[in-house]
Amino acid sequence: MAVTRTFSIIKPDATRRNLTGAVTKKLEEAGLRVVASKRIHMTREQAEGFYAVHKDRPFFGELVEFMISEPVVVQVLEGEDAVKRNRDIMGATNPAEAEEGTIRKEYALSIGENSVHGSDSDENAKTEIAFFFDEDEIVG
Ligand code: DAT
Ligand code: MG
Repeated sequence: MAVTRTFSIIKPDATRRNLTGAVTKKLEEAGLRVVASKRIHMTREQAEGFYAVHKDRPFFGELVEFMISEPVVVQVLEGEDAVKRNRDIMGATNPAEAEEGTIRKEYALSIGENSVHGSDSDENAKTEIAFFFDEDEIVG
């Protein structure tokens, strides 16, 4: 497996409860290195653009409102097979279905307020990283 990058968001339900460090610790313990990180308050335009793939889903409005409700921490993570490694430590979208020890099992409040985002493919990781970071902000 090659060393690759993925994109992560620590979502408003987690930043609000002061869980930025706790979530990052889980990521690091899973073998992922934080090579870029910034705390931002997403604009509506950013949230709608980032989640455009979900624009026809019934939860889209709720998702956008949630993502702009409080600051988030956007991160680039690097490691062996980073996309899968991150998805594994995140756990299932619905915390009720997430495995023991995963971030969502431990911290998520609901299927909507589920503490973290993670890219689902190498291709999407590249697009999502470029959506929030300039290349010179990433220090591997
Ligand atoms: P994931 O974040 O695990 O990749 P996804 O891409 O299917 O999940 O959905 C993106 C986000 O949208 C998800 O993290 C939370 C929200 N969401 C998904 N399904 C939902 C639902 N049935 N009700 C409310 N929010 C939902
Ligand atoms: Mg997704």
